[in-house]
Amino acid sequence: MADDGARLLAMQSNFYDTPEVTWASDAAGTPSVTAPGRHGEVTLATLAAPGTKASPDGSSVTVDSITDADGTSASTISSLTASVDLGAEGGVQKVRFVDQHRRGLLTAGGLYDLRVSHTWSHTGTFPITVKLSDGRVLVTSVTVRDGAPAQPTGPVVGPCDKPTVSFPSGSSVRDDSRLDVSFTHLTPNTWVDVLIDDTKIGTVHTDATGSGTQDVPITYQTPSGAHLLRIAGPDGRFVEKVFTVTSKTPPFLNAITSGVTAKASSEASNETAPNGRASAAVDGNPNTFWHSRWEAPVATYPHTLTVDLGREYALSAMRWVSRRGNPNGRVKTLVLEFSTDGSHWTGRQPVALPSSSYPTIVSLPKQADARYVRITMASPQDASQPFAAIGEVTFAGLANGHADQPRHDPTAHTWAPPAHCQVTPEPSPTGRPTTIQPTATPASGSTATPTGTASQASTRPTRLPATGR
Ligand SMILES: [Ca+2]
Repeated sequence: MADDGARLLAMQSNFYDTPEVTWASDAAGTPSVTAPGRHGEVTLATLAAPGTKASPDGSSVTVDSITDADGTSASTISSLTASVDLGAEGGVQKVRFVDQHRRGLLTAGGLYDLRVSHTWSHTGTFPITVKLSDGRVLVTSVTVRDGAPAQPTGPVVGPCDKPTVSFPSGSSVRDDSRLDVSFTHLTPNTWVDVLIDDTKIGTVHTDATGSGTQDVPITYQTPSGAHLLRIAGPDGRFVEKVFTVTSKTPPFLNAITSGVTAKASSEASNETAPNGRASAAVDGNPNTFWHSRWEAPVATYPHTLTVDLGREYALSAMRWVSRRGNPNGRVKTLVLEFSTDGSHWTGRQPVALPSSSYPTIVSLPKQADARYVRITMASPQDASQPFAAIGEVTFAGLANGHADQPRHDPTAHTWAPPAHCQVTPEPSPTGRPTTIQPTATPASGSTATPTGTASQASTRPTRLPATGR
């Protein structure tokens, strides 16, 4: 592995490093092309050196021995500088190391361009020798010809560049498949989050131009209809785009979101409010959760949650979201019963839930007219856990005489560049300044709700999870 690290890095593969491995490094000359008289930097070589960092001015590369967020590492490089002999063209000059795959929390990092700033006056092909301070010699060449395209030498993503995203294979997919995603102009050389309908499904590493591609899993039983893909970087840059799923699972329409209360067979009053309380299971926020009493003494299965919808509805579906961020208390089986008065229960319906941190939609029989729903949780996903938890349970249905609610498809918002990126307005024909519409502010009034059964959880950084069932 010590030898493979440099090769993986050169291939732009990600891997974790460890201070127990003394990482080898590898370097090679890279022929460049420039134009006569052009000012700027030319790339002469590439260095792959896991576990190292460049100095802020790029003059040297050293092993990361500082204990901070990205830990420490060991490398055969303790400190490295480089110089190039440009011969009669310019003599010996220092080489600058420029990060191409920066070391970070989730990557061993340490891929660099070796660049020199020089202006060639004549056309021709010039042999170049780069000397590393550890004795290695790299041979390459610079070809100088008229009309040669410029090499990017500064930050590739400008502060005003808007991220873009596209679906090269089309924006319509089936459930239990993958969405082909390609994006540009996000933060270079970093991890960006991939979300569907506000649920994070993985992370992707961007390249030196802030671009990347990913096959995003669209889970079995993702509801039919429009969904929102969002890719968001750590610096606030993001891009969103709506795509369409075709599946046999109907969209979750007519959600009952107001006037809903709940009572539970027990509550964990030792959780930080509002968590632990029955009300947190129906507060509209999937990030707050009800939890059964788990000590003094622990309450055991079956657990019940009785939901009062506030009035009678013809119920059509239930959406279940487990507690987010913690698999404890996931429920495996439950029974639904329905009542108009809270004392006489009918329409018993057993339900088996998947072990998932993503929403599950359960269709209900048409005859489920009810104001009250009693959820009797019968068994846990983890047989060793006597307790239960719910992030959010939502019912869908129509009150007597009401028509279907208008469907709210998700809206793709646009990242707003910094204020200084606004173009100075041209004077309008009347002589008054034209008002520039802030085209980049998020649209207001979006009522998009997460409708995806989405995919299995993954905190693995290097690739998105396989499609889950
Ligand atoms: Ca909640």
